[in-house]
Amino acid sequence: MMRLANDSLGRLPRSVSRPGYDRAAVRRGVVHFGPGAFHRAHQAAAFDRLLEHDPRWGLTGVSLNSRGVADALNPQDGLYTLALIDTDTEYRVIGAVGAVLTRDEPQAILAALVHKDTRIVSSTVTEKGYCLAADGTLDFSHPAIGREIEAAQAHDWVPSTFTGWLVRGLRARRLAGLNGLTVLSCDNLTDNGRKLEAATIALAQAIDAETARWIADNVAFPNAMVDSITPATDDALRARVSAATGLEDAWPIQRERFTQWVIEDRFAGERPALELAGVTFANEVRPFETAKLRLLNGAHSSLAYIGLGRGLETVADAMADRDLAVFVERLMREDIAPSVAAAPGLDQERYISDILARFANPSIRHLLAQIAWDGSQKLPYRLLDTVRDALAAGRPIERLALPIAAWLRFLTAAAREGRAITDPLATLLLERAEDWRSVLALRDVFGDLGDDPRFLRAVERGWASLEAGSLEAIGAL
Ligand code: CS2
Repeated sequence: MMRLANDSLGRLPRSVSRPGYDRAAVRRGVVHFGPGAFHRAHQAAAFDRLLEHDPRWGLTGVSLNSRGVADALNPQDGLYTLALIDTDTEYRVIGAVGAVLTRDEPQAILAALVHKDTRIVSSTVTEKGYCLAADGTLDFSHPAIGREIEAAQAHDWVPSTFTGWLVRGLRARRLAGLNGLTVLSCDNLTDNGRKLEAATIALAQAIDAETARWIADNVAFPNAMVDSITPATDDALRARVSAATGLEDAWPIQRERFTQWVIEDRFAGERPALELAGVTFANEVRPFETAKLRLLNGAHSSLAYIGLGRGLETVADAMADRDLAVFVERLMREDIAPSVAAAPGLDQERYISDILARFANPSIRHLLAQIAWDGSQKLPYRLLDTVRDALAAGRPIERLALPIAAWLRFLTAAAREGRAITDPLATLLLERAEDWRSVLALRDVFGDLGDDPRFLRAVERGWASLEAGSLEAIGAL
């Protein structure tokens, strides 16, 4: 079977859409760090639609942690298939990614960052890629940041972190007399742009104060909210894509049809007309971010840890478990929603109903185990901030504490069974898991909540309820 590539695009059946623009005329205005599945399902698909109107917004991917995406896409001229899944499946071949660079090509990464066509550096490096402390600022005690500052003293500094590459590239632009640019975070954390701005400037300040000042004056870091459920690629998808396209695609991507991207209209220089691709520009993104992170992602993590504890495999399975579905709806409507300020034009009741319907979509095989990754990085934004708001407002937190108890049980089960977990704090968490109450003392995760008796009591009750296999004990149903 022929490989998907520029030369084989003409072989695609008419049922499969393909780039409607001349790929040879595309200029790469965007350097994206972390071209994983979510980026290729969401942002790259939006830029692909924009390229039909404006050839300046092609993408260069940069993978710092692995070669997998580069090895899969570069032999395909950056092309890949996106499967949009609902009751039926639509296949689109996406051409927005020109090439993927890896950490083995530092000069090529630097050249991309200082190229005259480059206007945006974007990221999906996940929460852990920012090396932030519990208060959202750059964690100077993080080993990677210490190594970065030390390495930066060398004239041939090759960064190893995303923020390190931002400082390296922006310093090179400053020294070359180039314009600033826009750094667009597409990661799931509140105030993602402002936090990335503060972290980048703090790191720059520790390396080269003049560059820190230049960044503050010449680089924009808009906030953004991103949303589309993107299950990991599996062999079943590869087989479906080959059958539909007649071509071999080493790394196709799948996502639900629903997608949303809200970007703060705060750019250094001209911004891409992404509204032509269905993207929303807003003066204030925070209400959309908070609604999505706390309602969707908070519910997602709750379903993941409680569902795994009930032996369930996918989000749809968890929603088919009546007690769990009732619990998560009450959690969203009664415990999370009060902490979410109204977002312009967003009907919160309808938003929650739509999220629950998206979760229940039987066509989407979204593994709870995938959502369970990186709990120490996700739970602070997804649930613990909501707990703090509820405590401050005198609202009950029993249901909110249940997924935290479920995460602790997830950790103790992994430790007891000798299973690895995906989390930057995995070693520390598994060491403490046997005495799970000691996990609550981790200030990098729980901050001040670890000292709050109301929270500790609620987690204890949650643990006992899950131990008894009942969600009713805490009034969850
Ligand atoms: C999920 C998110 O894996 C996870 O943690 O909760 O990737 C979720 O699917 C997206 O944020 C949906 O927009």
